[in-house]
Amino acid sequence: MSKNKLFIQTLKGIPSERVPFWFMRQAGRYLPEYMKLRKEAGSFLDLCYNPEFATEVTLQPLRRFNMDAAILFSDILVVPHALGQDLAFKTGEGPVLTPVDNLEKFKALSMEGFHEHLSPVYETVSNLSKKLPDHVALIGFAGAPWTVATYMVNGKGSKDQAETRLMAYQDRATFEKLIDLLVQSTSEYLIRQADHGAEALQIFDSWSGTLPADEFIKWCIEPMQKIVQNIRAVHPEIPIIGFPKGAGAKIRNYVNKTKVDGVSIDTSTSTSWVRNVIQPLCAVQGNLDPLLLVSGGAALEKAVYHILDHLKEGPHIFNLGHGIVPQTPPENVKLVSDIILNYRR
Ligand code: 1CP
Repeated sequence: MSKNKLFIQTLKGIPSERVPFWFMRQAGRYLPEYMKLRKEAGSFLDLCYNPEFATEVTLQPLRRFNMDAAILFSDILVVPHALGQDLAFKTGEGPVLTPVDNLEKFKALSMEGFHEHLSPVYETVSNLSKKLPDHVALIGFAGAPWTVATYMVNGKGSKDQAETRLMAYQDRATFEKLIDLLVQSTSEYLIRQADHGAEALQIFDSWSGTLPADEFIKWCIEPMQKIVQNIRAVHPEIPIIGFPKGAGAKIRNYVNKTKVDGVSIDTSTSTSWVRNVIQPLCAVQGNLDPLLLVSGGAALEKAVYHILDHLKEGPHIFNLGHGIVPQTPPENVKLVSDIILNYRR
């Protein structure tokens, strides 16, 4: 069944007349129906761990916009939570964790009970695989080890990941152990999502852009290589998308070494470069500026056509360069969806 879905075909490099699309963070705070369920659930984590609510929230954007894919509703930080790290989401503050910044704290983490903790997520994946419309593909996801580690080490989001970059220089042995644990746990987590019905997997390396080139190879490319190999050993056919945000020209080496089926392209990367250098290697996804979805108008339409026209010769999934922001008017999302649905290559 998966085989016939436009989104999956594109990731396999099969050309189509219409361009498939979905939007990162397509479920979330810009939708009033999300806000309503979010309030009912209590906390954000209660929403993530409630299969009935998480299923419903995943389906909400599809009822409005007819995307080609739905992404499991969860968060990248459920992995450290399942490894035993404290986690809370504070309103207006984002995630708060007890930092794991030395060997002793690292040793308190464990895979014991990991899958049991995540069983509500697996149940959500199973629910969704039964409920999605026939043409819609189900994307499972996780954070990449480096990006997840930046939250684990610092205990919250940060502007330039300075604390984590420092730990990687100052206590390299412990940091390497942390990355290895994340490779292992993330691989198993994604394999279970595939077991439960995920048809494609996306791995978010949102903060890969602040690493020097050698560190990017060590902490982003090498862990991703291992994760892809681990998944393919069990699920050889499932398409895998990487998102090395901010990696710029390093995307080429990332794709060549990790052997991903698709790569998500951030807003700062030029579509001409992507067409010439990346599209011959794999499918590309992206890369509208999420702020154009806020501003709307002629600038938005022009940018959408620019991306469609520039990437029409190779495999392309239309998406944003990063997630939808809360102040986005849903009617602008509708406008972009309609343009893409009517566009023919
Ligand atoms: O208040 C709320 O309702 C919480 C807002 C929210 C939502 C809707 C958070 C908190 N996470 C999510 C869902 C989510 N997160 C999804 C599934 C929904 C979808 O895409 O439709 C996904 C794929 C993520 C992934 C995620 N979480 C990433 C990687 C992608 C990216 O945006 O770069 C990251 C870095 C996080 C961490 C996170 N989760 C939430 C916050 C506020 C943060 C911190 C972000 C930061 O440090 O800037």
